[in-house]
Amino acid sequence: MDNLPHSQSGSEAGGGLPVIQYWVEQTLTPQGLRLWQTLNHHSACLSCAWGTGGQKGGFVNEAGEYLQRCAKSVEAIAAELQPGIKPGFFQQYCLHQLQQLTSQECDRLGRLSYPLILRPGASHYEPISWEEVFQIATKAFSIAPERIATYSSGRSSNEAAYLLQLLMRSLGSNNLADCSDLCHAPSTVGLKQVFGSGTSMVCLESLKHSDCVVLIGSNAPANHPRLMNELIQLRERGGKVIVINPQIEIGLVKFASPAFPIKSLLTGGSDISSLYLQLIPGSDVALFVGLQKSLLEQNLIKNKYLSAYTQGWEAVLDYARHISWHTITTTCGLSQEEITAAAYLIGTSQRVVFAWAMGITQHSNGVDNVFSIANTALITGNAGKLGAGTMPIRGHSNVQGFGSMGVTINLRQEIKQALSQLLGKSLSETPGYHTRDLIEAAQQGKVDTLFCLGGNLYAANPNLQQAKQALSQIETIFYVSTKPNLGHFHGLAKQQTLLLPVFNRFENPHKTTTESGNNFVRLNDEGKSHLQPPEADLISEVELITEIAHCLHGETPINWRKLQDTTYVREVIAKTIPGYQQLATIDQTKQEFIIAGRIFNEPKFPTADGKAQIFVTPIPQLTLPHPTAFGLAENQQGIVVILGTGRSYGQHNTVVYRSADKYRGMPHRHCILMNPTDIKTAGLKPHQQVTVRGDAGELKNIEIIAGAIREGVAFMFYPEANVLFTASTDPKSGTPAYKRVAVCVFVDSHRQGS
Ligand SMILES: Nc1nc2c(c(=O)[nH]1)N[C@H]1C(S)=C(S)[C@@H](COP(=O)(O)OP(=O)(O)OC[C@H]3O[C@@H](n4cnc5c(=O)[nH]c(N)nc54)[C@H](O)[C@@H]3O)O[C@H]1N2
Ligand SMILES: Nc1nc2c(c(=O)[nH]1)N[C@H]1C(S)=C(S)[C@@H](COP(=O)(O)OP(=O)(O)OC[C@H]3O[C@@H](n4cnc5c(=O)[nH]c(N)nc54)[C@H](O)[C@@H]3O)O[C@H]1N2
Ligand code: SF4
Ligand SMILES: [Mo]
Repeated sequence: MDNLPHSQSGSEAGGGLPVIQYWVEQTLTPQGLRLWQTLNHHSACLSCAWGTGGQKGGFVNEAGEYLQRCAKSVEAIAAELQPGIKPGFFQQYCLHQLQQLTSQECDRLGRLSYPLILRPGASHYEPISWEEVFQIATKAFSIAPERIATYSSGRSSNEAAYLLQLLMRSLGSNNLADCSDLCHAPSTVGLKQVFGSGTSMVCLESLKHSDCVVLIGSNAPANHPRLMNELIQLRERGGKVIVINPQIEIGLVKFASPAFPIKSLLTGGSDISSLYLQLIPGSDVALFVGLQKSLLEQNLIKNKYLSAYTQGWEAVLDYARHISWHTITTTCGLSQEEITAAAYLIGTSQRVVFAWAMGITQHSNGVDNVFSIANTALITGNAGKLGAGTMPIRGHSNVQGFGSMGVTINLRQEIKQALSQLLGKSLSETPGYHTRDLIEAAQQGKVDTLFCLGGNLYAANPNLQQAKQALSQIETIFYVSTKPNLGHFHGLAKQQTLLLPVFNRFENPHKTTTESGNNFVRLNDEGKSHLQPPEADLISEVELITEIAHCLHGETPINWRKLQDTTYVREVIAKTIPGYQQLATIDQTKQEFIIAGRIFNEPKFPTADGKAQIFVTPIPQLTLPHPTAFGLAENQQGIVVILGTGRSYGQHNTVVYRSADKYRGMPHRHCILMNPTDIKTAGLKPHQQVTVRGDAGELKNIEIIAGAIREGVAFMFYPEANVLFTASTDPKSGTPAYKRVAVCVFVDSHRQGS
């Protein structure tokens, strides 16, 4: 891949020295020893859903391979090991002052270690007793069920997730919004329709048998670093990696993995991509239809497989046959030759895994994107055999577990039945709010109580002004959290906002479990917090939720206090959640396991007729507005670009740990990465300060960074960029199109000449 443009001022490879430097720095801090102890604690990594750790020890993956822990997990632990926020801190600083803090500054305040409340009209958060918290909660939850909602983020345990939805279902509310609504919902919705199962059909072991991985809209070197070890090994055994991404992520070209230190040292890293397709954002359906067309033309379709195991394939092949190459290539911006080369690699490989992340899901046609990938997998017979299949790469470490536990507005029929049996009543049929609907409902004054189990509902949403205004219509908000974040100071309720401090995964006084994106269930041992009473007054999430339920329901229809024993919760989960039977005995056996019914090594799928269902995916018509649509004068110079927002290695979602992105050469958070030709044609210069304006707001003094991104496309960091745009949503999943937003970049005339 010698012809690839490197980022102008970024790194020559992903991973590598910056990662090792970070490990050394952290080890030498005063908390270094505790950090290593925690890394060795038997619990799953807090950070991403690739999954590392658990009963085999902190550094081991489910295949028993060592050195599988990346610097991100160190970062996450280091943040949790910070001292508690001093008593008196919140008396000293008023809200107005707290609202000036950046994301990074919020996180660095330290651990939340005692419950807090912002009372009606108050200017300061103040300490509150747990007793009063439960009194307030009892009142707040004793209202019409449709006016209660929860939001959750995927760091809490399966047990806490299960209890959260059980509490809500017992009240008669289905308003279980979750961060997955902003993330992989299109994968879950799409895969369920095609295969009858919404998660990856490829486990780690299966991935190791693949000879081709198509990696679509994923920046795995930064966001799932240990996945890179699999790609390195695949290339070493002669396999191919096809990358589909509008931006050249340097770690997808070359990656230096600490798991292979000698090779990294000698060669500067391993080659990753065999073919890099830099398409127009939002055009993946066009590319995949193009791949299908080319597979037809090259006679690489598995017709027998299609007629035996799939349903609806004729229409899809017809669509591909009849659509013109012109439409395909102009929509996705790739040449017929590039598409043909990719189709040839896919069609001639034996076992192809199609893996994707946010570049696929965060679009107004996210579900269609997923369909078009699944169709391509099926047309080439790459679903339902070892080493092949569809693999959404999940985000938060237990986000998939939340879905399995029933924290979703699309509850599976089997779970619905099991829960109504458990609760002794039928569940409410009123559809629940997903995250975007929750914001809209709140804005319309339809929500009075909001309980947030982790996350940062405010900063994770597009249009922060709207999110703030919507949250301010809610009477009472409970933020259950380990550390302060932007949402705690900006996403305030109308009457009262409570900040409730909880133990994290390695501190809980009981065992918990989590589920990785590869469908592997890990057991987390109990632990101890470095925060000690009397200064610290934390609660476990399980205790908090069950205690609220106990205040509301006593012992009906189940003994909620008995559910404070997580062994018992696991028994209940094993009885009510499909594929989780083994959870009933995990305390004794310590046997971590792959969830039954998820991995398909045979082309038989849990759909009504046992066949995969294939849906036609229309090619999107992509347009861009003129600068005047952003209020620029006819003669004013400005360039409209397609902005994609995402994350750097040194942040975890809305929480920023380090401001620079060394890999992309972005020195701080207030940058926009642009293509050098665009910079030139717009009469701008690298490092110039510009204004970036979207349909919801603007950011001034943004520095232009020239980078290896497709012409017409730009990249900025979230959550900062969430002030800029409203974002359309995918009607099939509710997920916002964070990856394709029109913005105008220009020099503010007020600043010209200054
Ligand atoms: N270090 C770190 N790790 C994380 C997180 C974090 O914040 N920091 N967050 C976790 C979470 S919750 C998640 S969901 C994952 C996210 O992991 P990823 O999905 O890998 O992360 P993103 O930065 O959102 O963007 C992914 C890639 O999509 C590309 N892209 C943009 N638009 C398009 C398009 O239209 N088509 C295609 N094919 N590609 C496109 C971008 O260039 C980018 O490389 O990471 C998890 N891990
Ligand atoms: N513009 C733009 N916006 C996006 C995205 C994008 O790519 N672009 N990505 C979207 C995606 S993929 C996601 S997943 C969402 C993320 O949205 P969220 O999941 O809502 O946000 P996070 O920043 O991950 O939440 C972090 C907070 O969780 C709390 N926390 C950490 N550990 C624990 C714990 O063990 N228990 C509890 N109770 N709390 C804990 C901490 O207080 C921390 O501040 O953002 C979405 N927003
Ligand atoms: S790849 Fe993900 S799960 Fe594995 S150590 Fe890194 S952050 Fe943790
Ligand atoms: Mo995510």
